[in-house]
Amino acid sequence: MKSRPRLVAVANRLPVHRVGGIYPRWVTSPGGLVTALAPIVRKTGGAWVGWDGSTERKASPFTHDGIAIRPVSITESEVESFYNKFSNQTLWPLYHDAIRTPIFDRKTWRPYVEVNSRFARAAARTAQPGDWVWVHDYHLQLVPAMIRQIRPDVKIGFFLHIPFPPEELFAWLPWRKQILQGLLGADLVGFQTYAAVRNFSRLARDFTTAEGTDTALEYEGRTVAVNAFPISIDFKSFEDVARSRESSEAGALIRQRVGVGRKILLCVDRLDYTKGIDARLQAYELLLNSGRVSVDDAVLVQIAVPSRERVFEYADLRQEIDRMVGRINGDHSVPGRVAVHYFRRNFSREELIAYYRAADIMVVTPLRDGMNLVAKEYIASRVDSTGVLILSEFAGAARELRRAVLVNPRDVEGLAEAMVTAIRTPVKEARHNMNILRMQVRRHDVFEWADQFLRALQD
Ligand code: ADQ
Repeated sequence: MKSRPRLVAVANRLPVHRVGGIYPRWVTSPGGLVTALAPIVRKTGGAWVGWDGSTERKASPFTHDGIAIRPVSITESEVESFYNKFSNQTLWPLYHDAIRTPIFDRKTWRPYVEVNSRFARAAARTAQPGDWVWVHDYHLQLVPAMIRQIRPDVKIGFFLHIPFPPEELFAWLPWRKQILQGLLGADLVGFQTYAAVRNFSRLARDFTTAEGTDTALEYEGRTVAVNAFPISIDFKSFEDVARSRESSEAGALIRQRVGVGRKILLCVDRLDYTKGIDARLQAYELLLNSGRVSVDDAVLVQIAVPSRERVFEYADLRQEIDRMVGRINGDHSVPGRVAVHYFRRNFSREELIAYYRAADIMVVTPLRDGMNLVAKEYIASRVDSTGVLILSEFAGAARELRRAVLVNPRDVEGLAEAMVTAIRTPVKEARHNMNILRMQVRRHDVFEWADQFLRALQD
């Protein structure tokens, strides 16, 4: 790590956000990416290029906690066209199995190119000779090639946090060639899973002049390395909080409040149609309707943080979940015992960990997910090695977390069955599986992820 060149991180969002009214100040934003990258950027004397989330004022470059912050501005109309539309109504659904129909609107492509070019110019200005530039995620897929054009002297890495779809879906995209060429501008393209590596390399060979194997493509006289780097969490920091007396007491209080003796099935998601919240509620409703589980035996706790609320599909989903929870509770709750506890708001990390500690069963059932960090956070928080994880086969995390109860999230009956299996799992068996899961996540934490990526970039 000592000999590493300066690292310039490029991501849609900066690692800091502004708080306070009259005397605003910048504070570090929470989240896995910031936790993993900020120490390396700081240690190498590097910089972070990103948007500060505001369209009102243009922030000037500044230094925060040893990191050179280089804000990129985005206008109100670009938030709509580049972010809400092209990124979140075209790319996001297309890359997630077209769970919602992607919108292909050529008026939003121009702003995507324009904003990508602004990020690339900012990165090129910031990078010094010999620096490494690490670009992140689906909002910025044109940036690698754009940086290369201005600064062929820097090493460029790209990591995609969401799935990369198979040819049958990606080929729908009218701008498929441009996106592939944008990504091929990198020296190393990283994905969450090997399936994504295969999809990308096949598409690159089919739609561009790239040739070669899945992990080494020859393109315009250079070799582009492609590989899987499953992202993870800061295991130790979750474990440390979970081990604290406060967390243990908060967890016990939650258990006491929902009713001692009831099994807690916990779900924590961004309110997003990819997360399978509706199918999961249907499965639980099926169990209650069939009488296999009653409100005396169990309670489902759904914590959902609203996101992308200006996008129609998200407002629609929110209403649908509201209705479903209302129906299930209307049909099944009894005085003092609701069937589903629904929290539609942001929780602090400490609060989340208290819920992870309280939950007998964690239900993570996305229809498609790049990785899913919630599953790993639950495992890290189970410091007493108890608890059962139900995990969708279609989350990237399912490749590693083989000791979870793996389910097809669209199979509502199968999912209901998995909930019963989880509720009835003997403690000894649960503990055995949880120990193996904990070892897996402890070994492969987010610092290892960043290190592996940067080592591969060096080669
Ligand atoms: P996301 O789709 O946002 O990330 P995920 O990996 O599950 O999905 O991360 C969600 C984060 O939000 C977790 O850290 C979780 O603790 C937090 N969170 C969820 N609900 C919350 C609530 N109510 N209050 C507070 N925090 C809450 C994208 C990809 C994923 C990939 C990550 C990282 O879609 O597949 O794992 O990036 O690469």
